[in-house]
Amino acid sequence: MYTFNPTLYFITDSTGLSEEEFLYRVECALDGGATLIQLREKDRTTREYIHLAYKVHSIARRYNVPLIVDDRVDVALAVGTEGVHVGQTDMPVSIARKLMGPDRIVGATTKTVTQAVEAYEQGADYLGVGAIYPTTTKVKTVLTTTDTLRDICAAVPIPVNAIGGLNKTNLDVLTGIPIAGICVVSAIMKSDNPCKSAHDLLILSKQLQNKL
Ligand code: TZP
Ligand code: MG
Repeated sequence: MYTFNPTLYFITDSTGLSEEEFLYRVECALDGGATLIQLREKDRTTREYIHLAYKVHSIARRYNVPLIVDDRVDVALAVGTEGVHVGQTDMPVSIARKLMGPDRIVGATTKTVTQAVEAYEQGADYLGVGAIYPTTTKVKTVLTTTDTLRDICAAVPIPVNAIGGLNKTNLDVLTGIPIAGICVVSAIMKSDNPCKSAHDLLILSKQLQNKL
């Protein structure tokens, strides 16, 4: 059994990595203290996505960390992961919830208060909000201000995570905003020492919560 804890939400990107190196980095992130993990693989065939989901799931289970699959309810259900994450152009939250059932985790990306309230009302368990900073991981994304992040936190009673360009050096802008945690891709995935980066980011994310 796992605990849902969005304090340090690690999101994958295997671009340019061998499968071995990718899985090694996933393991390092969990070893360092990532509390939640999302498989987010945009350029994969369905078969590859399922293959990776099985592999990552078996690692995450050893750490009792729930695995969320990005975009693909079918992959989440096929592999039996703990949850799915949908964006504004993916399956609506209400339908993802219906397919996933009441017990699995459904997360959503939202950039406005209206989107956030809608996702909550349709059954989302948590929200990702951003990008807070420019990011090369999701090139088409537009920035979300910290004011909007704060407004979203006030508008919904579910955990809200900040995402986008976040790293060890730039979390100060989040101080005092009642987020539940941070989501990072590059800060761990592209780190020379992913385990240490995850460890440091977990501490920093906890510190943000202590300052609330
Ligand atoms: N959604 C908004 S920004 C982003 C996603 C998936 C990518 C975040 O990646 P990074 O490398 O942590 O900036
Ligand atoms: Mg999506």
